[in-house]
Amino acid sequence: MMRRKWNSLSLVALAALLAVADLATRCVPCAAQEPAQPKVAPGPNEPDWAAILRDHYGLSMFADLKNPVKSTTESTPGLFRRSGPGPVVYTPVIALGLETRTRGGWYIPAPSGSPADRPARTELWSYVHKNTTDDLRTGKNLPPPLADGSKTQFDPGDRPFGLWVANDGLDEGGGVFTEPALVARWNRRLARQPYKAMIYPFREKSTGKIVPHSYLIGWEYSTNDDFQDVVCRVDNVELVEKESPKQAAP
Ligand SMILES: [Ca+2]
Repeated sequence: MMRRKWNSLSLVALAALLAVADLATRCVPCAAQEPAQPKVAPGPNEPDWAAILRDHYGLSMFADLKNPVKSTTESTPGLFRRSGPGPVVYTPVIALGLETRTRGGWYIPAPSGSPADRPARTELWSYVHKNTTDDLRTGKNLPPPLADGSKTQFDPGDRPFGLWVANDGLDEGGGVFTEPALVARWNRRLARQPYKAMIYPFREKSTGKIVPHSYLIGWEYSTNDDFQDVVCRVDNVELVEKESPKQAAP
């Protein structure tokens, strides 16, 4: 009888241990998620952002994220600088948002000291397309076909610049920007949660190698925060880290 009791106690302990181990395993990808980081929702009947990152790019949604929200959206980086000679290349690679026209381009941030200024936006490309789960599985219709007149290369000069996307089906006064602070200022619909671009190093899945000066961006232009409405690649750039606030003199 005693032996049977001991055995059942052992089984309970073992089950508890396994449950803890399972939880620990499942929480590995969220280990790097900052408490202030907006939550990412599953795609509605579409591939989830976490699965796209893992299956197509060998990236972890939070551990590889280059622009986590550490404290406030204002202090979250969102500008790039050209890294070498030649143009910057900005290309949509997966389209999972609305079927109305999606547009993308770059912008010069408002001059410092004049937060009311609108950023100077330049449009580069547009498309009317929605990829399916099957497209992602087979590679068909990828990247989405661009409208006539679209281009993917531009010369931003040596100053920092940002990237944007917008969709004609949404009334948003200017779309979403890589800088969350700019979304908060110019997009009333999204001001409550203005972090709309998750930025990663670009990794070639076939080789497992990070491509230098190349980034992958998961865009959210609405409020459901599945962060795969438009997935873009940008080349020949470096992400500009925000300067840390100056320490007060002792
Ligand atoms: Ca969305």
